[in-house]
Amino acid sequence: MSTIEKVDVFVAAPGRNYVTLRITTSDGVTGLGDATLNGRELAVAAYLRDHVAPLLVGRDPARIEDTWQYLYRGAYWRRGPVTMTAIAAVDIALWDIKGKVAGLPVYQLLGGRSRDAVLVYGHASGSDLAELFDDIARFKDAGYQAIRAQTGVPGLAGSYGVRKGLIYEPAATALPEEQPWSTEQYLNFAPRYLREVRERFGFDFHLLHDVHHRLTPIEAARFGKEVEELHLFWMEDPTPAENQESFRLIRQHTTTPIAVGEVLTSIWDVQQLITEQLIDYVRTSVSHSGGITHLRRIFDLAALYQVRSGSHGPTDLSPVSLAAAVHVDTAIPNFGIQEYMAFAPETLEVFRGGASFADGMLHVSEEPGLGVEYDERLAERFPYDPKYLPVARRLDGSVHDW
Ligand code: EZ4
Ligand code: CO
Repeated sequence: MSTIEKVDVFVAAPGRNYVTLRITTSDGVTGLGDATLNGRELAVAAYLRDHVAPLLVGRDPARIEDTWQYLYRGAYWRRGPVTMTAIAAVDIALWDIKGKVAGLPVYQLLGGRSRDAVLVYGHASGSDLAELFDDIARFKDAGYQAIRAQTGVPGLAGSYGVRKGLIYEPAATALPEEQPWSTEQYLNFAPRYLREVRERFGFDFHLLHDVHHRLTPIEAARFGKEVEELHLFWMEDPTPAENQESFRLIRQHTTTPIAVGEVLTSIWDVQQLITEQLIDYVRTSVSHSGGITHLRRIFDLAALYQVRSGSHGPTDLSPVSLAAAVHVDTAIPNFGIQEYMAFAPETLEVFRGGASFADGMLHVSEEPGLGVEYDERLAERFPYDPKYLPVARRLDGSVHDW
């Protein structure tokens, strides 16, 4: 029997910080997992090195479900982003190994193709409307069929979601940057600019918007109602989702579709949202919610309630995560959309292969396993570079959800 022989954890910053897990079997087969948790990278790296690697060595790499249950139940302590990201990395790496051993791409092991390619949305942004319009035009020219639009609120420095260079990077400072927030100003401005986007570019593409947890349920209801006739593909994270029940109030007021889940880590965090049909898209990610095994379980539950997938896919998830997500997206019946941002050139030199972009769609790799290779030597040239996400403060100085 082949066994797990070696478990390596790499922390490097090719373009940005990534934590990468590599499992090697006694037959010399390797599998990759993404263990990146933006702004908390070293916690997951230590969890894997100190508490998971010793448990993996000697195990049968083919027993993916059993290893998942062993790491989840065996920890005794439940859920949480650090644990679930660590379990996810192991799970993704074991699927990669299973695919390589079988000589099949992972999507074939998940039941084969449900679709030819995976619809993605890109992130258009600008510090003002003119810049946002230019950016949307650029995304349309590049073939995107779905575009998320974010712009700065006039008078508020440093709004969520506005790209500075070509690559979007919210974790940009050695200590958390503090950004001002005004719900009143946002609520007065955002529906107006989204309307201008539709007036300028029409309705022949999917328009998305990320509220990024900033509103209360009744404020989110107002927002959803005001943008209803703009036919957004979704409004994302309209209110923080720890209280799943609170989405019922938003639902009662608006038909604007709702997407939630990028900061949530397990099926239990989205159970009520799904089973009570309080959302339309579930955005849990393959690397923060327990890997391919657990994400598939979430999406299967969602399918029973006509909730579709909308996997989180920012650049703070590595190309290993994106590849794994696209294998899942290709296989499941209830796929909705995949978030996609361009990686930095250095990232793509260190992580080679994976999903490829053409005409607004991602195409799954046909290589055995996930189809991604990690260049350990090259990665050493990009040492870890501590960075934090920003913190939001209301105009009275109190902390708000960023
Ligand atoms: O702010 O991944 O929809 N995408 C997002 C992301 C998150 C970052 C945080 O690390 O909301 O841009
Ligand atoms: Co988001």
